[in-house]
Order: sequence, then structure tokens, then C-alpha cells
Amino acid sequence: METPIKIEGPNVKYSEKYIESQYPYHSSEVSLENGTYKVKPSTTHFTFRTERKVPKLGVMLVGWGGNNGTTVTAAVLANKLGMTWRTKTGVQNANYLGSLLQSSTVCLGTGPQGDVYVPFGRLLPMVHPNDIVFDGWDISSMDLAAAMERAQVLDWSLQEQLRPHMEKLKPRPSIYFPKFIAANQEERADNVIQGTQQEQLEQVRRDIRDFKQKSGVDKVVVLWTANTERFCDIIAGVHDTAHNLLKAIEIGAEVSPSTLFAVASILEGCAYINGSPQNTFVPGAVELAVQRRVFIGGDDFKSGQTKIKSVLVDFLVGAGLKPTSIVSYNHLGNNDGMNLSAPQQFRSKEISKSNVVDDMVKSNPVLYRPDEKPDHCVVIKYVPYVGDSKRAMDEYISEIMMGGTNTIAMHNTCEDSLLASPLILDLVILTELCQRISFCTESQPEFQGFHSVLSILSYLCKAPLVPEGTPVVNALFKQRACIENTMRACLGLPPQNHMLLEHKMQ
Ligand code: NAI
Ligand code: DG6
Repeated sequence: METPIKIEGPNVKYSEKYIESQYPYHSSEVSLENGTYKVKPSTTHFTFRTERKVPKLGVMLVGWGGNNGTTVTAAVLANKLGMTWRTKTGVQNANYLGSLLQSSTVCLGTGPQGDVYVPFGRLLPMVHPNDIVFDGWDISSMDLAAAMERAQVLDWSLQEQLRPHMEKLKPRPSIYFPKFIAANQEERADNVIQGTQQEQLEQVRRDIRDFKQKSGVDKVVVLWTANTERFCDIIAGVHDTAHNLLKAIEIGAEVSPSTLFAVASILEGCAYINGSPQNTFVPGAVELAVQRRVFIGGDDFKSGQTKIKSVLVDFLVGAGLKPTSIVSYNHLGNNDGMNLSAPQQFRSKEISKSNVVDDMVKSNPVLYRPDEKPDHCVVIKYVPYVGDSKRAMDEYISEIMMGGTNTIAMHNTCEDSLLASPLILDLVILTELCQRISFCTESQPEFQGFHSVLSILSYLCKAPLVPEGTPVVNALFKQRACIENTMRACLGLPPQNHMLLEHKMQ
């Protein structure tokens, strides 16, 4: 039995419907006046309101029959059914390792026995992954049991237990435009929606409604975990506004399948998350989401090599060392790797993996001139033999004191889909939570939700999508602190400051 959490304090009120908190948000405005930085601290008083009722959540995956799609579905089933299986080293239990919300903790404060930590996902009322109902689309018609076998991710004895459950799950036909993904994917495409772009869009919208109605879920979040597409050229009059984009779909101008899915979800009022690197969110799609007040998030799961990069470079730059060269190699042998072996799809991934240290570099003008960046090279190779067990090798060279150099080399081997699956769960659960949070201030007294571009998801994304004009944060622990402190604000708790002043007095 989990110990319930209740905050007792003047800043928080629990009613049947809401947790309502008062939160002083401290910030500082800086100006440069006569060669001096003038810093003006200010405080904005927020009221946060979090709906307490956790809905039944449905998640529709685009690319459901892929390695990530089958692995996350299988993992949830295995956890829900309490499955265990034998491996060569012993008995393994189903778990959610790698999920920020399920398997990492936050400190509530200090008790008689020292600091008290609770799972992140227990801070506020949130959906539990075991309760998520999955559905989705794939251009491959394989049922999820056969697709799980094709993925070669999970131990065989677990697959045998899962098969009767997974074989009942069949992906819905999907939108397939061969020019957007690698030609080597063509063989898989036996499950496609026919018709004009407009008809395809309408079909996806019907699918969302059909799922919602048949499964009885209260809400649906749609998440793209299908193949990486090539970038779509953004054309004025086609992709630039919501109106033009809807018109472009109607007349059959070039719109990518992922953008069609995003538009269909937004029109159905369902949040849409992009787990791949392509530019799904063309300006017209963003505008549509803002107009309809629907959340969008992305891009590209930050699962392994990039996660380490966003820690290591933050450490180096934060320590006053100067990274000057970052070279990252990957090789992998799954279908994602095969798709990325085509130049245009590789290019999408290369872009997404290359801008991930910019904020850290920019944060330190002692080390870098305004126009200066470290050399940064990204290589991905397809090597079928290693399957889903991706190899990542990185070399970081930094300048250190008095002309010295510091070279760090790293080798990481890991099943890619077992890293991505818990991120998928965190993304949809956090998105759903954000749909239940609203806030107001003294100057804006009407309650409002977060901006449609849900930047709080940045921790989980390589190339965080943020509202226009907002700083992009890639540094991992800043991203984590943003989620933790936002949740603490909803409980009327101050941000985690790690000062431990109570232990610093005589
Ligand atoms: P996968 O290739 O195993 O699965 C993709 C699935 O999408 C396939 O079953 C394919 O048939 C399907 N598909 C392709 N186009 C489609 C469309 N238009 N509609 C519906 N289904 C379609 O790939 P995997 O390993 O599952 O990765 C999925 C995506 O996630 C890739 O874009 C990958 O780059 C991205 N990603 C994966 C990470 C990881 O750690 N596994 C991390 C970051 C991103
Ligand atoms: C090879 O780079 C395949 C990709 O899909 C990656 O596995 C994926 O983008 C994860 O990248 P990272 O940098 O977060 O490990």
C-alpha cells in the first residue's frame, strides 16, 4: 500500500475537485545601463489549480507495430499482469525502469530518519501506465504479437506469455507516402489508407473517435513513433498558416503523413506528440494547435546518447572547461537503423542530434565568443547484426587550463526500444497531467492552461519544441528541475533549492 501524500500549509487547499495552491514565482529582469548590469528581482503571485480526478487514458501510437510501439505495449501488459520470466541469470519481474515518473524519485523533505523520497509520479494525481489503453496505426498489417517477434527486443519466454494478449491487437491502416520514408521500407507497407489526402485525414479522425467510443477512454493522446521522415520543405501559402495548411490538405499539396496525423489529432482535440525528428510541426500545424488550444509536443525522444550529451556538456561548461570537439557515432541494426541509412532520413536525425548543446555553449561567454561553437559531428550506421542493441561511441575533447586538453571517450551498448518505451509513457502521462493544470496571476485573473506548445516535455525530447520566442533548454537537469518545480508549485511548495541551510548553521 502506497503512503498517501498531503501537503499541510497555508499555500495549499484540497477540495473534492481541485488541489489549489498559491505560489510566489520569483524572477529577475536584467538590463545593461551605462556599462552596468542592473538586476531587478520581482515576484509574481500565481494560483495553480490541478484537477484531482484522473481520467481513463487512451494512447494511439502511429507506428504501433514498430520496435517502440510493440515494446511499450508489451511492457505495459507485462506490468499490468504482473508477469515474471526466466532469463539465463534468474527470474525477471516486469518493471518501468527508465521512466522518470515511475522509477525516479523526488525529495519531499526531511523526516526523523532523514530525507524522504517518493516516486515522481506520486507528487500529483497522475495516470498509472498500467491503466493506459493502447491502439494505433501502422503501414504494416502484422498483429502486435508477430510484430513483437519481428522486433527481437524482449526475451522469448516473456514473448510466449504475452502472445495471447498481443495477437488480438492489430494496427489500423495508416497513411503511406513513400517519398517521406526510406525506399527500403516499402515491403512493410501492406496496410495503407487509400484515397485523397483529405479522405485520409478524415479516416484518421474517424479512427480516433472509433477508438474513444469502443474503448470507453475519457481522453486520447496521439504519439508518433513511426519511421523518421525526411524534412518537409516549408512553402509559403501551403504550410505557413493553419488556414493554408487545411486548404493544402484539401487540394493535395505536399503535406507529410506525420503532419496529417498531427492535424487530425488537433481537429479531434487530442494532444499530439512527435517522437521522431522530422519537422511535423510546420507553422500552420502550430497555429492550428494554438487556435484549438490543443497540446503539441516533441521532437524526437531523448533516450541515450543525447541524454548523456545533455548532462556531460552541461557538466563541462558548468565546470568552466571548454568542449571544442564532440564526435558521436552510432551503429544499430533495427528497422529504425535501416530507415536512417537513407540520406534524407539520416539528415533529419542529424539535425535533431546536432543542436543539443547550443544552450549550454551560449550560457558561457567566458568560454565561447558569440559566434563560436564546438565542432560537432554525428554519424549513424546500419549494422543488421546488432539488432535493437544500439552502440553509441562518443569522444569529447575540451580545452583545460593553460593549453591542456581533456579527452573523454565513451562506449554505450543498450537496447534502444527499452530506453524509448518508458519515455513514451512519461510523455503521454505528463501531457495528460498538464491538461488538468490551470493557473492565474493577479494581472491575468482568468484561469488559463499552459501554452499549446508544451515545452515542459523538453526533458524527454532531443529537439524540444517551445513556443516562439521562448529559450530552448537542452541541459537535462534544468529540464528535470522544470518538471519537478512546476509540480511542487501545484502543491504550494517552494522550488527544490538544494541549499541545505538547516545543516549549515553552528
Ligand atoms: P521501427 O522502424 O521499428 O518502427 C516504426 C514503425 O512505423 C514501423 O512498424 C513502420 O512500419 C511504421 N510506419 C512507418 N511509416 C508509417 C506511417 N506513415 N504510419 C504508420 N506507421 C508507419 O522504429 P522504432 O525503433 O520503433 O523507432 C520509431 C521512431 O522513434 C523512429 O523515428 C526513431 O528514429 C524514433 N526514435 C527512437 C528512439 C529509440 O531509442 N528507440 C529514440 C529517439 C527517436
Ligand atoms: C540511431 O541514432 C537511431 C536513433 O533513432 C537513435 O537511437 C535515437 O534517436 C536515440 O538517440 P539518442 O541520441 O537519444 O540515443
